[in-house]
Amino acid sequence: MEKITLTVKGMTCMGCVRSVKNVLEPIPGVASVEITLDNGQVVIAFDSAKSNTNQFKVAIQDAGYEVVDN
Ligand SMILES: [Cu+2]
Repeated sequence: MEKITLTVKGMTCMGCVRSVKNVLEPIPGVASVEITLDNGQVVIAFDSAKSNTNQFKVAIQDAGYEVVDN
């Protein structure tokens, strides 16, 4: 199991947090998604044999939020 942290811009309320969670959780291999609204940190635990960081970024962007590269 791998863990990555993405910084997401544009989440302003718990509804946004839920939206981002909802697009990430169905991706194959995703075990857990933890989001901190204050700093936009999205921590994803996943099986790297089934999914990858790029998929997460695309899903977040498709939902209307921006992933900050760091
Ligand atoms: Cu919102």
